[in-house]
Amino acid sequence: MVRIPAGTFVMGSADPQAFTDDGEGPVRAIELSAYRVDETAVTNRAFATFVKDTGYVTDAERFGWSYVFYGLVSDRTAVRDGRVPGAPWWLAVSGADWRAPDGPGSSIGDRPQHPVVHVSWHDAAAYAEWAGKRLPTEAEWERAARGGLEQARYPWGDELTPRGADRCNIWHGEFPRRPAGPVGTVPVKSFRPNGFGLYNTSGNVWEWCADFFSPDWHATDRPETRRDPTGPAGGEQRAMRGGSYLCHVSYCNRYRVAARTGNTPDSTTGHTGFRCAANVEESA
Ligand SMILES: [Cu+2]
Repeated sequence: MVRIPAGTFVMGSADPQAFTDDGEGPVRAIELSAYRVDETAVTNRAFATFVKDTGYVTDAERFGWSYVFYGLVSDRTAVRDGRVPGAPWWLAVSGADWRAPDGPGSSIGDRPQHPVVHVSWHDAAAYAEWAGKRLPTEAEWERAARGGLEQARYPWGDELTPRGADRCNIWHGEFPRRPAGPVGTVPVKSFRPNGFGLYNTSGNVWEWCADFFSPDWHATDRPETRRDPTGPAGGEQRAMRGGSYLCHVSYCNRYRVAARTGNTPDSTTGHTGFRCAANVEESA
């Protein structure tokens, strides 16, 4: 894990590209205690160790299905009825879960270092507890993802592809029908890390955070929203950060470091994973 010292950082964005309705703003100074955060998303290999150790059954396994991007589904007979309004590229696939991320017939055998997917917020929290860790708050996630840069658009700066180089795994080409490259997860240590040594905070998979999602809880300047904020006391959705391999500039450029969204805590998809955080003892 990477240790992030106590300090203040500037959270949120007033970028013209920011989605105001998501609550990316206001731009505000946030004070955080020291903490530690995983340098990568949790891998299939690590999650397998957790499951072997505990016999844990994920939400997607209990429900018997999960959402898979239509371009990745290998066995069309397993597709259930049910589309996501406004996002018809998601197929509800019977038998899709963390072990079979593209549905029946697929496996993680050749993807040990890819991020685990089809994990719900509950699954992520259970893993974190087993590992002696916890999920990061959104503020912790964003400070870590910014890598020490102030108000940059991405974890590495303001340009999406500096000198033409890809710095994250997002969609290339026309979404959702014409990818101009491979589609799906890549190993968690792909691309260069940010200034704190964290990999793939942008793109690859969305990452669950501890907080309940709210577009406006943090809008007012109060001690609890500015100092070690943990989000609202309740809500229907949990916050997610970082965007995924399906994000594209034309419809969802949420691989920007201030971008955010939420989902219900039992939701699972093939582009959502997580990384863990942990406290640092004050005397250390
Ligand atoms: Cu997106």
